[in-house]
Amino acid sequence: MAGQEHRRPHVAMLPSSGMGHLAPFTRLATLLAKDHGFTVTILVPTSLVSVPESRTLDALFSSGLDIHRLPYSLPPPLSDNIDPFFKQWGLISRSIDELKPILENLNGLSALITDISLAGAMLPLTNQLGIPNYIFFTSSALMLAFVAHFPSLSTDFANHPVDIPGLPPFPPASIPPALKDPNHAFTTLFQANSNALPKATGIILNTFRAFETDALSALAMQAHVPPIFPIGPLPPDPLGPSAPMDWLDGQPNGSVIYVSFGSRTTISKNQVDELGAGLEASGVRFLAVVKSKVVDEGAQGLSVVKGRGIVVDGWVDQGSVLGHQSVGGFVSHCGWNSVAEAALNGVPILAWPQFGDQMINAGVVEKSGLGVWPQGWCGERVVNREDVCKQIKGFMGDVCAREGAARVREEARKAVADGGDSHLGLVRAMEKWSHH
Ligand code: UDP
Ligand code: G50
Repeated sequence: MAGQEHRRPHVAMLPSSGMGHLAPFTRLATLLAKDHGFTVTILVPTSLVSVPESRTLDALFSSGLDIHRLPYSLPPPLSDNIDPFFKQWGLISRSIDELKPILENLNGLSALITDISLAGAMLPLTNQLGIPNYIFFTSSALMLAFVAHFPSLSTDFANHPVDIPGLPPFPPASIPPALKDPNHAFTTLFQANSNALPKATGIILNTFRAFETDALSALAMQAHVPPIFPIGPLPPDPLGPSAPMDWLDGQPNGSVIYVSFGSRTTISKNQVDELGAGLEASGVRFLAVVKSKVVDEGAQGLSVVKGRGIVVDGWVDQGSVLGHQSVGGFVSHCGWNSVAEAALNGVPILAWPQFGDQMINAGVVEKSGLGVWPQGWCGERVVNREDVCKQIKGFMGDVCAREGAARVREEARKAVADGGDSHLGLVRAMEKWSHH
């Protein structure tokens, strides 16, 4: 219209704590601002839990893109002795009085994008303010099917397989263990988030249709589930080179197994010993990240060379590691971002889920052909060195796993390419976010 200035569409984002919850937001923000002309405002609490979170945000806000930090303060903590990331979820959830005027004053806002861990607190507020609120569900579509079904489960759900229409039953061993304790801090939040989900304007997923066909179809059959937008796998933000890259450069193509349990999981001393002994006995070159602290306090881990491998305590730039030609396999806890990054790079996964949604995600890895999940590999028991050695040797020579992962990579690339399913999902979402 004559005289009217063309305005960039504006979305706000409310991420949660933990790199597994922050990374998908920063990736989406980059995509929207860099390639699609969006202005993005990110609501960031004045204190963050870990150094990788603050580094990631600092890098994003100094990137020169139209992405802005809007700080808010948190209330004083109530309970101690719980996981610091869960504690932060609770604090952000109790910040709605602080967030309300901030949201009301944002100019020309088309939508808010909220992390799933904050859905129960935020959806009533944004419904009251009339702000469209899209939930970013940072795990698998299969986990979302479980979440969407959760309010209709009976209280003894943990003792029977959970039946969800259109899906194979979920065995009790795959259900997040914390949920079996009704008094667990996570269970209370999880219930509130699951109950609030039907109030969302839409749900964004870092997955793709060819990877999770059945779960996405099952979700589409549930009338109370809001419109779903699979937009993944989102590309990792490029970071600078980190230490083990030089070491990787010196290894033959596809020869290294990368081992990581994500950004917030430490494994027991006993399990570390068995893992180390098994890796060394396998004769396979390895890059193992073994964290000694739940919260990373540095930007980069200290690395030590051990025989044919290298062990890092703390942080590596996983996006670069998985994209490196010398990496041929990934022992993964199956945090969903790790799974999505492995899919994007076609690196086969040897699944070793520890807790939470990871067993459900490991099921997706196995079913899709991206990897294998050895019997008994879970956080509830110690896997001995003989089993570690045997599985790793077998896995690195497993042609089927390699071919499966290569096929998933092709499907992933197709999904995010122009006209692909995830690209169209993003286009559909961006259309909604372009009006206010
Ligand atoms: N990550 C990384 N370096 C590490 C550990 C984790 O870059 O040493 C990144 C990883 O690439 C992923 C995120 O942090 O993007 C972790 O999310 P995920 O869902 O895999 O697991 P979580 O840490 O939430 O258990
Ligand atoms: C930790 C945990 C159990 C668990 C999860 C954990 C997730 C993450 C995704 O992170 O599933 C998620 C977060 C909040 C929510 C639903 C799903 O309400 O111990 O399941």
